[in-house]
Amino acid sequence: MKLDLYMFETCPYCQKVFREIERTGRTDVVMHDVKKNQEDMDTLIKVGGEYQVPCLFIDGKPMYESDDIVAWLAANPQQA
Ligand SMILES: N[C@@H](CCC(=O)N[C@@H](CS)C(=O)NCC(=O)O)C(=O)O
Repeated sequence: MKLDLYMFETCPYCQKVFREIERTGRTDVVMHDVKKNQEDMDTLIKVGGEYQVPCLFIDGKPMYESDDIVAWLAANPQQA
């Protein structure tokens, strides 16, 4: 499963997601900082449909809302 997190570092909602990733120590989420990379920003808006972070792309399908993302990550641990 391919996991791509569109985010920026100072966003408090993104930080909730970072904490969940740190809590579990998972390493399968690729970070895309939309404030540092214009291409990532463009992809977020084009594929996701809106500029809001965090947004987790799960096999290319966007999921917005930090609570939903945290719940999804908790329910879907990294696979070996
Ligand atoms: N309810 C959302 C709120 C996310 C949110 O407001 N993110 C801000 C950044 S901290 C954002 O993307 N704002 C869009 C903008 O600034 O146009 C969540 O929990 O994920």
